[in-house]
Amino acid sequence: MSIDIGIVGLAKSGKTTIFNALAKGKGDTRSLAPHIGIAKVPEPRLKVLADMLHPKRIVPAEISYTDIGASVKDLGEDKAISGQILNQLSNADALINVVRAFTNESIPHIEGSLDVDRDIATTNLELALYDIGIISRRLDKIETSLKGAKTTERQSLLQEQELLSRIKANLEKDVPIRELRLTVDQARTIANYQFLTAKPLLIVVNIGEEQIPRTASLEAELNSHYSRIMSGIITLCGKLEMELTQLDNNTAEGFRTEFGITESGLDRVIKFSYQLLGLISFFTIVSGEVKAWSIQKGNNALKAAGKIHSDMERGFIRAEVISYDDLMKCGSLSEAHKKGLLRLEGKGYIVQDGDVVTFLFKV
Ligand SMILES: Nc1nc2c(ncn2[C@@H]2O[C@H](COP(=O)(O)OP(=O)(O)OP(=O)(O)O)[C@@H](O)[C@H]2O)c(=O)[nH]1
Ligand SMILES: [Mg+2]
Repeated sequence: MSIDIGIVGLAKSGKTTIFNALAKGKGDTRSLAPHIGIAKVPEPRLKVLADMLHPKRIVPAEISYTDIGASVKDLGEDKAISGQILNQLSNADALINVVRAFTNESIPHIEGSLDVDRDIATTNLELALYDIGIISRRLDKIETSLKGAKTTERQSLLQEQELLSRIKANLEKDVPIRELRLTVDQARTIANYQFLTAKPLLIVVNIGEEQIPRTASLEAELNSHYSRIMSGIITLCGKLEMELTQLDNNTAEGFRTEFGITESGLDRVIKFSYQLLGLISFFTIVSGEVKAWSIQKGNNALKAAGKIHSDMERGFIRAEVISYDDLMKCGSLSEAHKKGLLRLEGKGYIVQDGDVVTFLFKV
C-alpha cells in the first residue's frame, strides 16, 4: 500500500502541470480524471548503500499522486462527478493545494486577478464545506437513531454527536480538523469519515519563471504569515519543473544552476509531503536488490514487514537490524556481522529512520 497524495486547487492553477512533473510525465492524463501518477522518493542514502553493496538493482520508495482533474470549487456543482472525485480525494493520505502565482496572458486567472491568500482561503472553504456536508448528514442519522436507541448504544451515539457538533462548529469558524488537536480516541472515532480537512496539507504556490530568483524571499514572506499545524507552504515553478523532467539529468542540473535553484523543486515537494506525513525510510537488501521503503514514524517491525508483503507480516519471526550509520562505519555487512552490530529484534521493535532490515519469516 503506497502513500497517496491528492492534488487540489482552483481551475488553471497548474495542478496537471505539477502532477505531470511529479510523475515525470508518466502519469496517464489522457483518460478521464482522476489521474494517478507515481513519483520516486528522493533518498540519497540509497546511492551510498548501492556504492557499498553493488546490488543488481536499487529500488526507491514510491509515493502516488492523484490529479482530480477539476477545481474543488466546481465540484459542488455537478453532484454525479463530484461524488466519485471527492471519494478519490478522501482516500488520500495528504493533500496538496496548488495555488496560482504565475501570470499568463493567454490563460487568465479564473477570478481575474492573482491573490494567493484569497485562493488558499477559497480552497480551504470548499474542503470544509465537504466535511460539513458529511457531518450534517451523520448528525441527522444520529438524531434518528437516538430515538430508538438502547441505553448501551445511546452513550456512544451521544459522544459522537457531541464530537461531530464541536468539529462542525469549528469548521464553520474556518478551523480545519487537522488543527483541533483531537485525542487518539477522538481521531479514531472519526477516522472512517476520511475528512478532507483532517489530512495534512501542503500548499504549493505555483510561481512564474521570472519569480524564481526571488524564491527564498517569497517563501520567507509566505511562511511568516502562514504557519499552521500539519500544514506547510512552498513555492515551485510548475512549468519549469515540467520542462526539466523532459531533459536528461545533467542538462536539467545545468538549467537549475543557471536559474540559481539548488535543489529540484519536485524533490522538495516530495520531501515536504514526507515530513507532513511523518514518514521515515528503512532499507532492505534482498536477492541483490537494495530497496527503500517508507513508513509512518513510530511503526513497529511487524507493520514494516507488512508494508513489504502480507506473508512477511503473517509469518514474522524476527528482524535483523543495523542502523545506516553503523553500517557505514563498518564498510560492509560482513564486517558489521563480525563486530556484532546486527541486532535481532522482535515484532514490537520501533523501526528507526535509516534502519537496514532483514526480515526472517516463515510462509
Ligand atoms: N507561465 C506559466 N504558465 C503556467 C505555469 N504553470 C502552469 N501554466 C500554464 O497554465 C495552464 C493551466 O495549467 P494546468 O496545469 O492545466 O492547470 P490545472 O490546474 O490542471 O487546470 P484545470 O485542470 O483546467 O483546472 C497551462 O497552459 C500551463 O501551461 C507556470 O508556472 N508559468
Ligand atoms: Mg488539470
